[in-house]
Amino acid sequence: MSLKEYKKKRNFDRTPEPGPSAPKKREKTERDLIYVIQRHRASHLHWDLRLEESGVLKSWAIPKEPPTEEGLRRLAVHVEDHTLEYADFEGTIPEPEYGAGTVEIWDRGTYEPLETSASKRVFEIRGRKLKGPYCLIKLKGRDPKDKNWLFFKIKKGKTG
Ligand SMILES: [Mn+2]
Repeated sequence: MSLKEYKKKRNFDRTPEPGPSAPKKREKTERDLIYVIQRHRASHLHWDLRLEESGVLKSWAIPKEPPTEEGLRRLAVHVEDHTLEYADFEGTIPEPEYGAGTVEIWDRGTYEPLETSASKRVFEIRGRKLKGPYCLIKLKGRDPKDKNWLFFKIKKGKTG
């Protein structure tokens, strides 16, 4: 897990976003894992899904509102890891900085990983808007650098 890309994209003298502190080590029993979705009104409105993993927030940008019910599949573009402190960030990133626009917390809570591999994650979300089992699946692209995933809610008990 590296925050190199997070650092590279931002000028911390100019953006109010949290600085690039080192990934946090934590005890497994210390507390539940962070789940947050930030609504980001940038050049294109999108929702940033973030899941705590190995001391950073793994992040996906979702161009349409995340589904609260089964049946809707949303494109989720894998983006750079963010610092854990980013989970609390709300504010306005000034022009012409990276991600210029407003960020607000749309949903937050905790999550429990149920299945994790390089191309698939199944997890239980405990948020205010999103609740229950969700899945992220990596789409097979032509280029191994493709970052397109799908994000959707699944039936309870169907986590295989
Ligand atoms: Mn964003």
